[in-house]
Amino acid sequence: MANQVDSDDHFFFWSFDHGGGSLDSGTTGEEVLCGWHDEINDEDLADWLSQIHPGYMTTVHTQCLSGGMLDNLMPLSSNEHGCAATNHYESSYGDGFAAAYRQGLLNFTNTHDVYWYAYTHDGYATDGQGPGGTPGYHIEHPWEATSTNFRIFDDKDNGLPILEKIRTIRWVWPWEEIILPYEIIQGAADGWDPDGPQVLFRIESVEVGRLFKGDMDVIPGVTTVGPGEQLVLELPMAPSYGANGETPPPPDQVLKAFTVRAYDGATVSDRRMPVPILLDEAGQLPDAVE
Ligand SMILES: [Ca+2]
Ligand SMILES: [Ca+2]
Ligand SMILES: [Ca+2]
Ligand SMILES: [Ca+2]
Repeated sequence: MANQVDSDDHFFFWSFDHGGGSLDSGTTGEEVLCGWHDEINDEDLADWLSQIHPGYMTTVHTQCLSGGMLDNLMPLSSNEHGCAATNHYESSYGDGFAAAYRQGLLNFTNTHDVYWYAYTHDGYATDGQGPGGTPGYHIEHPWEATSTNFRIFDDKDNGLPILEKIRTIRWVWPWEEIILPYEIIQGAADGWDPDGPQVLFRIESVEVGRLFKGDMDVIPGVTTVGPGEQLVLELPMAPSYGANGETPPPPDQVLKAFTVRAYDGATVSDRRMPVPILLDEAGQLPDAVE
């Protein structure tokens, strides 16, 4: 699954009956998720989930001692949300939190909103939120690991942008600093959005040199470039490099210095590809280069 889920995906993990562990509030690390034949312990689950890198991850744990599964996932990043029906030393009752969460999904789209609906509609959550609290019969303490509030599921009304191809862009000497306006990249790319007027590009990785947007270093996975904006690629021979040991790229070769995905303002294309730049030393290479 880690090979299939990537940054334009929303990953939703749901666990339900049963969970096991100790009812002693001082015991930690003993919590398990009970399967048909085997148990999954809290460390293994956290390890497996940490190998998945979606754009957004939501985990919901509704079984007994579920807070003990959630605590291993902390601290969460800003694109992750997790909640549990109980603390790590108490039972969950019936489908109090689980049913309330499902109902919340019918009314809200975002993580904290759905959690809050579930907490306030869980008939057993009468003694405040966790992760602490005093255990009691028919009492549970739901809690969320963060209050971040993003969309749990992708917006099904928004089609993914498409990126089919990026043709080679030619750049003639000097190439210490290669200036790439959005319009040049867009002109070289076969990229479009099925339900929008145009695509932007999000930089996914920088393989050679330094890439700037304005005065700022590009942040892979975050920085986008759109109409009226431009990227500047500084190659290793640029004066600002000093003696950092990087080798200048050879001339008359296609350089794949950075990769992009198409971006529609909400999500990105499944495909990522390099922006190929031909470093044309003499300015005499043939025009038609694919
Ligand atoms: Ca994907
Ligand atoms: Ca425990
Ligand atoms: Ca634990
Ligand atoms: Ca779209």
